[in-house]
Amino acid sequence: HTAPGSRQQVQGGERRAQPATGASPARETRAPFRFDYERFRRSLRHPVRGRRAGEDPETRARRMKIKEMMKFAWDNYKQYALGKNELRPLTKNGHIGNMFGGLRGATVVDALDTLYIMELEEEFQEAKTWVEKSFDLNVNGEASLFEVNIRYIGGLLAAYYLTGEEVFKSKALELGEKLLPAFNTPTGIPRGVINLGRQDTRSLFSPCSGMSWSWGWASAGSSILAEFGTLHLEFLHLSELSGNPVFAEKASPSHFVLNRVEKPQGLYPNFLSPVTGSWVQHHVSIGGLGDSFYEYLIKSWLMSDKKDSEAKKMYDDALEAIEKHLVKKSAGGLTYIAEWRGGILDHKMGHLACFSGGMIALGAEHAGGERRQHYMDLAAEITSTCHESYTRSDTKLGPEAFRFDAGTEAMATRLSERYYILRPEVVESYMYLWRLTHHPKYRQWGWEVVKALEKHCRVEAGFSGIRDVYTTTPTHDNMQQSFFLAETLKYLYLLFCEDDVLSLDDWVFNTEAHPLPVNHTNFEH
Ligand code: DMJ
Repeated sequence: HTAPGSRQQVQGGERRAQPATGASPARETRAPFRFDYERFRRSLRHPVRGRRAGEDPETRARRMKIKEMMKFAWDNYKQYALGKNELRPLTKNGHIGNMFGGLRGATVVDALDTLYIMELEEEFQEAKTWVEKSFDLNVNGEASLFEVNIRYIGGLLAAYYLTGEEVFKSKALELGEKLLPAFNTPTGIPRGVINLGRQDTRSLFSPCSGMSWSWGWASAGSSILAEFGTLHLEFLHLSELSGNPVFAEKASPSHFVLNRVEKPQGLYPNFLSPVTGSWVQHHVSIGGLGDSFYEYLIKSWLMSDKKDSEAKKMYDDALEAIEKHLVKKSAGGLTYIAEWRGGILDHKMGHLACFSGGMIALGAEHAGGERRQHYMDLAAEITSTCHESYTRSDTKLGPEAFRFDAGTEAMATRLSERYYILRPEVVESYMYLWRLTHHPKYRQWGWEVVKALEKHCRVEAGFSGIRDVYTTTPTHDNMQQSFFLAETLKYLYLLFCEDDVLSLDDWVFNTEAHPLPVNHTNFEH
């Protein structure tokens, strides 16, 4: 038995639907494709918001505190910045930025599923109403394919799967279509920037519509590993929901190209040419520029109900190479993952790289025998190192990057790396390690973060990043990032929930913490 709309069916084109893009409609008069939402809900192993059994009062109180923080973050965004992308909590206004190509409401879309899971019903309705009435997709501007995908497409897909509200599905599909021209390259590897201008016939009046190009700062017109490698989860679900295989097809060439290209020591450099399919530079990082590529390999396999063996093998091989060449132990006994520049190690770990504790634990859970324990230990050690980067600061929040050289251990050495912008990666790893080991230290560490956020980041009108984690009187950066609501607060909340709330049996989290369902293939109802 395969689940309705399971990936195998979509890719095989057995249930070809009215195409969402491009191709002319099929001649035979089949009923238009409709995703069977009720059937999908029956395929889940657990109620999405859990059963609330067996919890102690302290855990509940802590969870309620995090819910209060979410309400505070949302209420202030709504009051001062609704419809802008982020809240500026000190100046009490909105920020638009230039990542989303004219799209607005990044915080609304990023917050939807967190509001829903926390049972902030009224606030969820406010967010939904904004999406229904004010979320305009007819924009014309340069957007990051990656950011639009992980925040908007991921946020809308998760909101649809959690609630069954059609508006989220239709917006996700409409926006997904606008991203497709980015894939028109000789290799099929997309470029990083896309113009979201109209792509119908009227677009003839706008010469840039649907065009894509590479980031000006990326070497020689290259595409970035963490960007083109972080599309699979969302694009497979776009095909799942539309019945149109085009999205899944667009997302697959990257694995083909990456499998074929020679990898230095088995490692994946961060920059690749979408024209030739060759590496442009030999810089390898499990942090920024590389990070979520690795994450999406293991999660593609999990989301496919463990059918996508190609992704699993790529993950296993990559992790083996990372462990062999990049994982190091400091003089003080801390395990960390270094960066690699053409064979030379840079003994630095970014805050972004701290997601890897959670990822390695998630992969270990499914590794056999000794390898399971080995990778669990590695995941725990890395997470502990990231915790050290927090405890060694005066604020108990971690810096953007920390180093292991010249006697330094797990601390930033450069002024430019001392900031904390409400990032989630460390608490993300605490959440996975808690779920997979139930060691109480992860809840303790998460609670330390809650207290530090309250003390140093909470201001009169929201939460703000800070410019220096090594002073107890930090300056605020005046920005409440949308991922604080999507990820940081969601992972903290889940850390104090029972395991059946967004159970790992049913869901994989995209890299912005938006839950996407596993395509259960042994579903019989
Ligand atoms: C988020 O947008 C995502 O987690 C992404 O993968 C990395 N950066 C931010 C949060 O730090």
